[in-house]
Amino acid sequence: MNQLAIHQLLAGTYLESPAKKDLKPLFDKRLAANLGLIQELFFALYPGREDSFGDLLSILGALFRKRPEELRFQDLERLREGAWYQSEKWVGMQLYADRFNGDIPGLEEKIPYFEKLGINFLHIMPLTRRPAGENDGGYAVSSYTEIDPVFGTEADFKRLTSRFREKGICLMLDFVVNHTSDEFPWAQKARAGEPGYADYYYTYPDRTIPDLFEESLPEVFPETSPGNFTWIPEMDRWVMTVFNDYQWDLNYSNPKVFLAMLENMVALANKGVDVLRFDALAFLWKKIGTDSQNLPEAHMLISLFRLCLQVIAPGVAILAEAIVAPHEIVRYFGEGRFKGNECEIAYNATFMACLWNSVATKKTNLLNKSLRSIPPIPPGCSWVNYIRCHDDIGLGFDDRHIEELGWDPGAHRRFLIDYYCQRLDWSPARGAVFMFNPLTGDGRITGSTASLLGLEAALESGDAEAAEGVLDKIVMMYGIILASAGIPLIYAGDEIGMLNDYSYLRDKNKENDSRWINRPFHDWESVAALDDKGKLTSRIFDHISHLIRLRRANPALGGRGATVLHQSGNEHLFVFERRAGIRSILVIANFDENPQVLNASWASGAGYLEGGKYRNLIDGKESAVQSGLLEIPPYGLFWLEHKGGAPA
Ligand code: OTU
Repeated sequence: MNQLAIHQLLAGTYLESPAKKDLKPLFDKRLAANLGLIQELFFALYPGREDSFGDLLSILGALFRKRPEELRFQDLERLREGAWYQSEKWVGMQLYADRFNGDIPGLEEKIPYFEKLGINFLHIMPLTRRPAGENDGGYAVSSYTEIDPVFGTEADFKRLTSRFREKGICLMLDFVVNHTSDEFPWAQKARAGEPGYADYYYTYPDRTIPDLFEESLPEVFPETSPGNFTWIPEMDRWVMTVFNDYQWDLNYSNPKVFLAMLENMVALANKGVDVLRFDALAFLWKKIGTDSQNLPEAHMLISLFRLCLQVIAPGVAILAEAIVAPHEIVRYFGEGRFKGNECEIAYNATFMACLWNSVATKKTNLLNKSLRSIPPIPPGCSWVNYIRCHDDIGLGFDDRHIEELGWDPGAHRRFLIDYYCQRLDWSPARGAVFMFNPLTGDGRITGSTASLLGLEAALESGDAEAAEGVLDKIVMMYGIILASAGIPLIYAGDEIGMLNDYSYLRDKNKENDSRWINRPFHDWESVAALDDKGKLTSRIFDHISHLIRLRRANPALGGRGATVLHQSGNEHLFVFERRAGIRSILVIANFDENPQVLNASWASGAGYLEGGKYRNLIDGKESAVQSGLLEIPPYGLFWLEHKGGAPA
């Protein structure tokens, strides 16, 4: 949805009455509007390749003609709204279709459940064809568009997407743009020696080039796929495999790869996908002597994908899955002349990691410092804010920030791994280490929200009070992201406090990947008992669905609202304001197990108190200021509504 003003201008009369009109002239205008940037980017990446550029122009026309009319008009609706994904109405859930309710028809059955919770944005994990054995949860792609029969038929998927559109549910699917499975047709042809297909990947006859790469390439999966290259005997060559050894990295220095992947991307979008999750997009361009992440060419390539999609389907948004250093993540929104012309949405991975840091340290100093260091994102862009996802928690803080707090970065990361991964007997967390690298000391953390916050330990020890404390922590964490600018994304199961799922240890294709611990099979028994308010699972559900309703009723909490961080003077509190027009909400979260106080005069001066009283929007309770202080209970969360107009 970039260059929104241009597209709205181009759409012109089509926006007033997008009645059944021939949209071909609109395609021509969109192409003309974007052709300059498309041409510049294309020849910067593929100098001298006029042949391939000609192919690109014919592909664009063909892909537009294939876009279903219903989606073409949906594009126009979204152009009319402008940056549609910024609305406070979007609240998302991420899930695996098979682990949630078996398959695609099973998912369709649960639309009422999503509506009950208040979910209208779904990130369904990869559904397309993949190897039967190890397949990285579908991120080893054997087809970009064919639905894997384990989930159902093409007709099932088509029915699901049309039901979603009827219900106003937005669909996000992965576009695994960096690599294919080793069973993908191109890989099979390369393996069989068919000319030209080896160049779709990075392949080498000996270790000369791979060893040069390895000098600066980190390892993503050091325990299960050490190194970044895999020997393929049938080819008598090494293939670059940055992720698992059955995931072959695509070679985008070959323009044929870009053209083919553009067709795959649009074919996926034309199946009714509203947001394309560009998986591992930081890795798209490779260069010896670098870590081959976040390179300028990668950004150019993503912008080229974006601008081509703009011409065909401007209503479809792109989400950047870049779990990289904080200052690198924001670059995926585009910079300089490409600002707002790369991805519209990005995972707020730094925010997520800092929230977990605050839980372990009970302090918000690193959280505040990190958030303050992130530059404002372009106006038409948005975050996805999340507590947990299907992956690990990477400790992607800026080391300088840790040092400025007087901590040693290495020691602090080891503390966090010890705290969450059961290496400190006083910690309530039940996480697992993921991909610990003894050479670097680097490691990541897996575990479900509830287990990481201590619910598993509390239930095992029968400590009801501790279990209540975990409910407060879950509500606080989700209350923070539901009040934050961006699309809040709930990992399926968190809404009922689901614990770690250890069944992966009995599956030979999963046993070495502890991320499966936080990918539970949904607990429909607890869902069936939601009316039993004595159950913790029911009460967590009620709290979260209530927060979702409150968010949806408050434009200040959406992506179009401003965010103002406040230094409260209390290092246990996280305090920020959300503002839109005359509406504003003050959010206060206490990361300590003790009550904490905030100077009331500031809140009063800012217009959040009236007559020495304040009302928490979340529970409607009105409290009085005591000796000039607001008291926030342990793991408490306040959403205070401004009394009257926007604060001065
Ligand atoms: C992404 O992962 C996906 O989210 C993972 O589920 C896949 O395994 C991986 O790509 C390969 O497709 O790309 O930006 O730390 O969090 O690899 C980093 C493991 C990624 C993943 C990381 C991430």
